[in-house]
Amino acid sequence: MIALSVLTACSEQQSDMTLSDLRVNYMADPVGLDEEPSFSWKLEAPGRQRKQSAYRILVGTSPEELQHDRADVWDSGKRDSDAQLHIPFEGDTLMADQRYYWKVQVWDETGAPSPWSEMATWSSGLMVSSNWEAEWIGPSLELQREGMQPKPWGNGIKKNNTYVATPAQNYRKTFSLEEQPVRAPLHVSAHGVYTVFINGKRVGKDEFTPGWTEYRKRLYYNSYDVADLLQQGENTIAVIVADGWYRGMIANRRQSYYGKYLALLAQMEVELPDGKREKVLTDESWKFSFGPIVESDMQGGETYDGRKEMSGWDRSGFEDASWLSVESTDTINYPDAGYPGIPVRKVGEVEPVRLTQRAPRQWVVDMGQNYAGWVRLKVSGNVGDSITLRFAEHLNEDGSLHTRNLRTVRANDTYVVGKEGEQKWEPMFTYHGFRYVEVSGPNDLKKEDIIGVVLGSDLEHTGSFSCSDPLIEQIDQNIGWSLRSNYFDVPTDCPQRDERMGWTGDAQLFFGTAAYHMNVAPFFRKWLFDIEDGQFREGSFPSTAPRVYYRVASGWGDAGVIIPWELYEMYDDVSFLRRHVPSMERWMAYLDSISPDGISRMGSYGDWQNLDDEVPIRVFSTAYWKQSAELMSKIHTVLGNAEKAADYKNLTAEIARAFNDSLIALGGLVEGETQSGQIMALYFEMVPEERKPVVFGHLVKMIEENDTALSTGIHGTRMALEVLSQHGRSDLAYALLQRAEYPSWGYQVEQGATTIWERWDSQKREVGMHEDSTNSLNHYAFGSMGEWFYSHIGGIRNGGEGYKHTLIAPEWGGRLTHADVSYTSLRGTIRSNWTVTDQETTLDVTVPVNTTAEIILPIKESVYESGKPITECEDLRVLEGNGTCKVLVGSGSYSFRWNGGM
Ligand code: RAM
Repeated sequence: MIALSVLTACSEQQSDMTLSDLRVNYMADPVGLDEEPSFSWKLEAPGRQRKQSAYRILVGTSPEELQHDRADVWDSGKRDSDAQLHIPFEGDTLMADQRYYWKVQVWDETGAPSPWSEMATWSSGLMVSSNWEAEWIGPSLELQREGMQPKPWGNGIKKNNTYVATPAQNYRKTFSLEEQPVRAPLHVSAHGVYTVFINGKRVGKDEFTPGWTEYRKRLYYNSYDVADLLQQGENTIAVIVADGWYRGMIANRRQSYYGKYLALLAQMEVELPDGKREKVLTDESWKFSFGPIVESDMQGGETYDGRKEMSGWDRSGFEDASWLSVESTDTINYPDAGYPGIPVRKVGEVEPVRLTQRAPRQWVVDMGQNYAGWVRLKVSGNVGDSITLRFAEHLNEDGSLHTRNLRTVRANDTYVVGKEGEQKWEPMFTYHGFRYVEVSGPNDLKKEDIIGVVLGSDLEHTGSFSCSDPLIEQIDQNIGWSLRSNYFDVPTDCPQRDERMGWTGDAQLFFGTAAYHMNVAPFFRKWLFDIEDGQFREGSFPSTAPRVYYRVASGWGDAGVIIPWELYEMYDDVSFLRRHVPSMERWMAYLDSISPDGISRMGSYGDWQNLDDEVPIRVFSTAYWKQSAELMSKIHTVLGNAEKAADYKNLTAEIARAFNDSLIALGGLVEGETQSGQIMALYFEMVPEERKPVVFGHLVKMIEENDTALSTGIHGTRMALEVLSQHGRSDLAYALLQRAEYPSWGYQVEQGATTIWERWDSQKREVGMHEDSTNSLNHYAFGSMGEWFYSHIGGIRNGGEGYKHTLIAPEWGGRLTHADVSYTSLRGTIRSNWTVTDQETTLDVTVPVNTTAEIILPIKESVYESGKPITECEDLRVLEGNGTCKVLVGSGSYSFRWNGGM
C-alpha cells in the first residue's frame, strides 16, 4: 500500500496548488475542543479557473509519523470532491485531553496532487464531566463576606447606593516535577473571571474567561498547553479570580445576579518525557489571600493598592505561611464544555492625541478614538498617593467629563502608589467604553505615559474597504470600531453604560455588516447557545442573551431564527441549523399560538430610535413573523424536511396575504404611513410584484419630502439602502450616505464621531449631547447598513454555498471615482477594485481558487479584459443582459476596461 502510493506520487506531475489557513471548527490549532472536529482549508494557485478535484485528510497522534504520511487516527483516503469546508471527522472515537495532528492534500482540476499542507493541530478537551478530578475551591464564605466593603457608588446616582466593593482573590499552589514536561494541558474555570500565571508568567492571552453564559445552565472552561512555562523542580501555579459577570454589576441588575461567592476550578495533567503523567488539581491544599486588587467590577472599575503587592506571590520560593487555606465544595457542577468560541483579548493599542491640564495634578486625556478597553499608565508618586482615572465618551463644554450617559456606571479606576519610582499599571478585570480619561493625582503626566489598550473578541478580520469619498470611509471605520467595542464575548449594545447586554435585535440587524468585517462564526457559535438558554418556557426567544431582561419582542426574538440562517448562508455550515432548529420550532409555535389570523400579536420595542416616525407594532411584528416563517421554510428545505418546509411556505403566504389585505391601503401606503413601514414591506417581500412600484414610490416620496433624509429607527435603517438599490435607486442610497446634515451618518462624522451613535440626535450642533441618558456614542445598531459598502459599492455578494459562488455587481454612483473592496471568505479573498475617469472605467476582480464568480458590467459593447475584447477571451463566458453583460469566471485575477466613465 505504502509502496504503491510512493510510486503514484513519483509518476504523477505535482500540482502548483498550495494549501493554507487550516482550521478546525473555524479556529487555528484550537486547544480544549469538546465538539466533534470539522476541517477547512484555503487554496492558492496561479492562473485561472483552478479547482480542487479531490482531497485527502490524515489525522494522527504523532507528528513524526504523520510527517511520513502515516495516520494512526484517521485517513480519509482520496475523495473525489471539491469540498473544502467543514469536512467532518470520520475516524473512531476521539480521546479526551489528547493532541491531534492533521494535514491535507488536494488534487487540482487536472488530477495532479498538491504537496501536503503544513501540519496543524487541535487538542481535545475533557469531553465528559467524569473526567474532572479537580475540586471547586474558594475561601470560606465568611472570609468572602469579610472582603466585601459597602461603598458609595460615586456617580451621584442613588439607584445603586448599595454597591459593595469586592476584592479579587489570589490563589497559589506549588508542586514539583521530576523533569521538564513534554505536554501539559491545563483546564480552568471559575465562578467569576480569572487569570492564571505559571512561574510568574501569564498563561495565554485571553481576558474575562470563561466568558458570560447563563451560569445557572451553562458554564465553560478554557484550555491551554502550559508545558513551556513549566520546569524541572519546583513550579507554582497562581490564579486571580474577580467578580466578572458572575458577581459584579451586570446590565442594570446590580451585583450578585448569578451568585454571591466566587470559586475556582483547575486541572492540569503533566506528561513527562518518559510517558509518566502527573496531575495538579485544585483542592484544599491550595492557598489563598486577598491581594492588591482591592476592588474590581466590570462596570464600576478596579482599585489597585500597590502597597498590598506581594512580590513573587506567583512564583516558587514565596513565603506563603500567612496565606489561608481554601475550602472545597461539591455544590457547584463541573463545567459543561470547553469554550466554543474565541475569547476577548487585547486586540490593539491607541495613542493619546491631546493632553489638557485642568487643575494641579489633574489632566484630561483625549485618546482620539472611542473604544472599549482600558489604559496602561506609567506614573510615579509618593507611596500612598491615589491616582484616579475616570472615563467618558464626551467632554462637557467646560472640558470636564460628560458622565450622564454612563447612567449608574461609575467608570473609575484607582491606582494607589506602592513604591517609589516609576510604576506601570493597567487593570485586569474591568473595562470601559470611552474616548476621554481624566487622570488625577500624579506629580506629572506626559502623552507617553498613557497607552490605550483595546479589548474585544479576537476574531479574524475579513473585510477591507476604501473609496474616493473620505466621508464614506470614515463611516466604515466608525462601524468597525463599534463592532470591535461591542463584540465582547457577547454582542453588547454598548460598552459604557449599565447595559452592555447581548440585545438580540441589535445583533440580528448588525450581523450582515459584522460578517463582512470579521469572521463571526466562532463568536455566534457560542452566542447561539446563550440565546437558546434564555428561551422562555412558552417559546419566546429573549431580548437579551444571556437573559437578564424579561420583556420579549418581535424583531429581537427573531434573532434566534435569522442569525443561524445567516450563518449557514455565509459559511455554508449546516450545523448551525441542525443544532438550533428545535428551539426555533418552539419560537414559531409560540408566535403562531398568539396570532390567529396572519397578523402578529407579538409586542415589540418596534423601530427603536426612529425620529417621530413610528411604524405600528402590528406592521412591524407581522413583517418579522413572515420573515421568520420564510426562513424556517428554507431551513427545513436545507435539512431535508420537505413537509415542514411546505407548511412554513404556506404560513409565509398566509401572513403576506394578511399583511397585504389588512395593513397596506389600496394606494400602497403601509399602515402608519412611515418610512420604515414601506421599507419593511419591501425588504421582507410582503408585497406582490404588481404592487411594488407604488409601495416603493411612496417610500421615495417620503424620503424626498423629508429633505432626502431618513427618519427610520434601527430596523428600517438597516434595510433602507438595500431596498433602494433593489429597486434601482442606488443614487438615492448614495445621497443618504453622503448627506452631511442632520439626520445622517455624515452628520455624526461632522460632529467628530469615531464610532456609531445610538440615536440620530445623540449630539447636535446647537444643543450638544441629548438630554436623555440613554445616549451611547458607541452603539452599532445604526451602522447595520454598513454591509451595503461591501455588497453594493464593492458589489461583493454571496452567490451560494458560503461564497463558492460570488456575485460581483458594483453600483457606480455618488460621484465616487474609486473603490477598493475585499472580503476574505472561508475560501479566500474576493476583491473588487474599480476606478472611473472621464474617459473610462476599470474593474479589477480577484476570485479565490475553487470558486466561481458572476460579474455584472453596466455595458455590453467594447469591454476589454486584460487588453482583449471580452468576447475573444477563452477564460470567460459572456452572457448578455438588458444593456448590461454578465461575465462568468473561475478563479484568478481579471482586469476589465471599457470606454465611458463619469
Ligand atoms: C436599548 C438598548 C438596545 C435596544 C433596546 C430595546 O436600551 O441599548 O440598543 O435594542 O434598548
